[in-house]
Amino acid sequence: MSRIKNVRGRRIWDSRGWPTVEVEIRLENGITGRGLAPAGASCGTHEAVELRDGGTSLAGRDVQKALRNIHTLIAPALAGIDIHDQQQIDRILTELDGSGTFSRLGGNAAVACSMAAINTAAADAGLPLWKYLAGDQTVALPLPQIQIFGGGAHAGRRIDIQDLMVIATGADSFQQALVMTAEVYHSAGRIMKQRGQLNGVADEGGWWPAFSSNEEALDTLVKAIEGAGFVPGEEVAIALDIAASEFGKNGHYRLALESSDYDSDGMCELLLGWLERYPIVSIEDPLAEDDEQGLIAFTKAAGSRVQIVGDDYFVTNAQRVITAAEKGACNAVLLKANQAGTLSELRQAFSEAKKAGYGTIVSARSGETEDHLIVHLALGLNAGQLKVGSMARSERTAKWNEAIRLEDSHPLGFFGVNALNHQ
Ligand code: 2PG
Ligand code: MG
Repeated sequence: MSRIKNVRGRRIWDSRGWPTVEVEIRLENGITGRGLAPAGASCGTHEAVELRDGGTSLAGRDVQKALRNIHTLIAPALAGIDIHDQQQIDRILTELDGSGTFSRLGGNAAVACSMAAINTAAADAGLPLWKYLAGDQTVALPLPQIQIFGGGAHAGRRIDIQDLMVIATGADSFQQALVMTAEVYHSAGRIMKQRGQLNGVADEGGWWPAFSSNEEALDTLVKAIEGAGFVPGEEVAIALDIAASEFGKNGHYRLALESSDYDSDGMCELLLGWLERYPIVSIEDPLAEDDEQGLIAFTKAAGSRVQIVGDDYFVTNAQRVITAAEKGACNAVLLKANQAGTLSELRQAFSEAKKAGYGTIVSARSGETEDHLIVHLALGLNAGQLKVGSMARSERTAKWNEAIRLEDSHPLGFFGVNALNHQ
């Protein structure tokens, strides 16, 4: 048994320049491991609650309270626990918090501890994290969804759609998927430059969305795929994150860019029209988190043709996945550790998604760090898909490059487009 000796938190900085929590666990045998909390911008209402200090310094976003909780509450409770009993570690975090939402300890404190624990356990076992997680199970590299244009809350709401991404459906390997996507990314950049619309990048590295309508963004993405020499829908397809909870509530949706209003049916119709006109294979949060009837109706209308991903709607919660599967809402689940608060909860949501025959996509947040744990998580769980943001900004490439290293140094297969065959 390898016991925890010490748990230490520190303030580090995320990719948006805000403070976040890093935790380092040290075992009695001297082995250490770290966990780095990411942070969302378009967050689901039911996510684990981040603890921020409030006040005026750093816009109230400092994490001293979360760090204090780590040192005064979490460290004593975890001292002496076996690092290989992740479920017990996560149970202790959950019970110590007691709120059901991590509002007391802080979801940022909890997830950093949970991530540090799994990294420390893998280090203690002398294994890369993916292998520690996979055990004897055969696993394959995930199919990536990669952002070309960033919008919504990640680009000052310049356009309403949040993530305009591509999936290299024609790729036979992870490396090839990255090459194909890079061609599309740079093709998109050239188009924006020619039009005088090149204005840098959004929070996840996708080009800044200087468009006059949401459909202009979609048209430009198709042009970028063609400009890169690919057949849209055959070699490279579109994946969207509408992030509809950001502009929809109580069955009312407002696309600010076009000053147009929709009810739930109208929003469904608009999106179904896009599915007809554009080579879209995956669509995330098409309706708002509180519009379950809309999600059910949309899944009924389009779920046999495209992947319909729930993010804000599921918030990586096993019970919410079970309920949705009974009702027929969505057919794929986005998995983010900090939505759940612990990796054990993420794994429960993952296994309920699998039981329901839902697709699974491990995802980064819009506020990230150089950490590449999610790549190992996607591979080790054999999740099939990975969403990290774009091809630019080092917090994104840290993850893509880690996947390339893993593909290069181990005889691993690649899910490819099969990951989308979720039904
Ligand atoms: C999402 C993520 C990543 P955020 O909505 O899927 O794009 O964004 O981390 O801001 O929730
Ligand atoms: Mg999302």
